[in-house]
Amino acid sequence: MSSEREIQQTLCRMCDDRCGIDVHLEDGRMVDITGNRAHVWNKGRLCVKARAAVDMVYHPDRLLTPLKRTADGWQEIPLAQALDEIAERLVEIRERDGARSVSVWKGEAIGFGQQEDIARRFIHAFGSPNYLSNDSMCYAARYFGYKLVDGGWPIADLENARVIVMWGANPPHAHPNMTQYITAARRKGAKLVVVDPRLSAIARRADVHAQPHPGTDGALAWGLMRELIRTGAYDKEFVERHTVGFPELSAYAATFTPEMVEQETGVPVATVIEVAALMGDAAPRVAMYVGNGLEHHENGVNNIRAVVSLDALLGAVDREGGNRFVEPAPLRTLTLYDDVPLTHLGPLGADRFPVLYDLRQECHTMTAMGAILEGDPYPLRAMVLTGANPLLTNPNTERVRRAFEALDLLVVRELFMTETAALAHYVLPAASFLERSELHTHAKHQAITLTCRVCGFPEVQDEYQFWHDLAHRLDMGAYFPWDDETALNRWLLEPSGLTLEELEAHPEGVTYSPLTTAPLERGPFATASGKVEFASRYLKDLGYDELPTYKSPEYRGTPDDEYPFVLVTGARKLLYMHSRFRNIARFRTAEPGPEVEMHPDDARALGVGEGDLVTVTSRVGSVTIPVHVMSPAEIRPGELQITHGWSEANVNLLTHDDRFDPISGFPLMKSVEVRVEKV
Ligand SMILES: Nc1nc2c(c(=O)[nH]1)N[C@H]1C(S)=C(S)[C@@H](COP(=O)(O)OP(=O)(O)OC[C@H]3O[C@@H](n4cnc5c(=O)[nH]c(N)nc54)[C@H](O)[C@@H]3O)O[C@H]1N2
Ligand SMILES: Nc1nc2c(c(=O)[nH]1)N[C@H]1C(S)=C(S)[C@@H](COP(=O)(O)OP(=O)(O)OC[C@H]3O[C@@H](n4cnc5c(=O)[nH]c(N)nc54)[C@H](O)[C@@H]3O)O[C@H]1N2
Ligand code: SF4
Ligand SMILES: [Mo]
Repeated sequence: MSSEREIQQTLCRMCDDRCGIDVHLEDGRMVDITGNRAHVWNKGRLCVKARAAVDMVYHPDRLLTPLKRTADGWQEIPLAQALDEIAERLVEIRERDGARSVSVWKGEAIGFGQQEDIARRFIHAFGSPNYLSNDSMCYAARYFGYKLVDGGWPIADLENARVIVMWGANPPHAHPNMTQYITAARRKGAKLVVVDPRLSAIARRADVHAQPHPGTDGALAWGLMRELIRTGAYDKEFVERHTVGFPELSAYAATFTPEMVEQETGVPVATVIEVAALMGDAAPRVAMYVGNGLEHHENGVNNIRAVVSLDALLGAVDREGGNRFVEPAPLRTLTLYDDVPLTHLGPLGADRFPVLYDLRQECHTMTAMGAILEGDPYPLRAMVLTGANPLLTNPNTERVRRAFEALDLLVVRELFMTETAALAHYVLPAASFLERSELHTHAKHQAITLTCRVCGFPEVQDEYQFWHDLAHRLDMGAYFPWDDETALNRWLLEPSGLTLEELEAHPEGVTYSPLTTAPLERGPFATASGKVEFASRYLKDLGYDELPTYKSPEYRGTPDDEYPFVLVTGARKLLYMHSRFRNIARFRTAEPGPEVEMHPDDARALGVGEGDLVTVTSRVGSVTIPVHVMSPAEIRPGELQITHGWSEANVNLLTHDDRFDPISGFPLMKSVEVRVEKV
């Protein structure tokens, strides 16, 4: 008998790049995944993770039944019973400790569009402001850097640039298909500058690799601004017409001489001058992309603001080949911030990090740990968590563990029994991205794609169905009136004038508004003054410096002999997404385990070679981990790197949950003082 073969077109979400894929099915079962050549973003190309989605979905360890913790261990229970019991517990906790003692937490695996907003909607309808997510340490600090300076969240127009600057980002591992756009520009003669303390995969291909010490990028950006101003190579017309604070900026920049920059960052004087000249010549076609590498520092937002100010000096704001503003997709919003304001209930972290709540309505996960353990600023008792594994991804794991163990109710929606799920009272099996249908926007192309359900399992709910069913048990059904995700998708899409059927017919993405580059004709910038703000009144009123002033990271400003190394964490590796995919057998063959990247001189001084075990200790904790001896150009002496997400050697046992960037509240995860001892 011949088998039934078919192809369904949807998006890969093994990472957030969401490449178009063709899913090959045989008798309804996925057998392969190939690239959708027509998709606006990836044009057919995929990275190795896409095909592993088949292994993930049918993995023998996949959770397919709801589990309840009992004195005798896990007990399988029917879904309806699990939801009834969870709803009952939530009501009890709300009656006893108030609605704000309940929280939700959405993780990176859920994504950022409607799935995030459904969780926000749920907790607000419940009466609590406490929406937590991975955004306490992911991209919000970059968003603030842009929002506070140019009012936008622009896209680097890589393919039309004459100079590309990758600033603390490593696309070959983190955004594989972004490299297509960089390659296209280089074919047309564009120069590539990479700013990274390590010789990363993208730095290997660079025309210029500037190698600053971790957390010192602000000094480099200021030094470049000084050079551009000194040589008159900045865009005077842009500065005059569209910015505020130039005199203050200019005066402050003057102190960042190339010699001072070399001293602070380790980037040679000649490189500072060379990069400034490259930028000045190419302006405004200079496309800078800021990555996660700049965020996890005590001075993250101001370092990013300095980079964005550099953009503005080059006149590269909303320009072809520079940074382009994009139109947001014309979709309905699911959040209830305007309808149900809950600010008076004290969203966790909003007092310490007002910008985080004001500009993103995010609560602060590290503050939440204090609320659970110490009742500070008030007790947090319950959490419904989906698509995250904070036991491996949040700083100071030991404290995260104690906090999660202390909750009265922890519900985890998962595909697998993770370190975090193991602490839950209820573990609910969750639908993977191939078992859901949702709308995705691709900002760069101003396009929307609808994903489709390729497969499914009986007791495994999609995100919407879960929040819907729980809401209806809590008398909040009015906020979740759509019967299923298709009805929800239809409602969300209405203002766009597009229909679900049109999107279904175009899995390559449908443009919602044509790309325009009408520089500076879009009216005022979306800042308080309507101009690009080198100096921010908004921040000043909140008690911060008006300018993105530079502060030396503590490990440089006040070195501590007990912890002579500085540790960068979390440099992405192509095969693994944070704590995910360690259970994909062939990935383990290619990249078997954690390691600490080290300069050969340091290895020699410690008397260790490749694969030898060392103990790395910070003021927070320690891990034992094999050494990977790098070649001398790959990493500087005295600097180390460990990628997160490994339970075998969890680097977040070392990271601080009490030292933050003062504006974003991001933890410092990429400049941790440590010592190393041979085991
Ligand atoms: N395969 C894979 N892809 C991913 C992810 C994953 O886990 N795995 N995670 C996704 C997520 S959520 C995110 S946020 C992105 C992040 O992706 P990117 O923004 O590209 O960030 P990283 O790869 O973390 O780090 C980029 C580089 O920053 C460097 N760096 C560290 N400290 C500094 C510093 O102080 N200054 C400078 N200039 N550079 C520094 C590191 O050496 C590293 O090479 O990746 C996404 N893509
Ligand atoms: N030291 C250090 N720590 C870091 C970073 C760093 O650079 N250094 N980077 C930080 C950053 S930028 C981020 S974004 C965070 C990410 O941290 P998290 O949000 O915790 O992300 P993951 O570790 O990928 O965990 C996702 C979990 O969701 C599950 N899952 C997969 N698909 C689905 C699904 O469809 N539905 C549901 N419900 N669950 C699913 C997976 O099995 C996995 O256990 O990590 C942060 N942690
Ligand atoms: S880059 Fe790889 S994992 Fe990410 S969406 Fe594309 S194919 Fe999937
Ligand atoms: Mo992230």
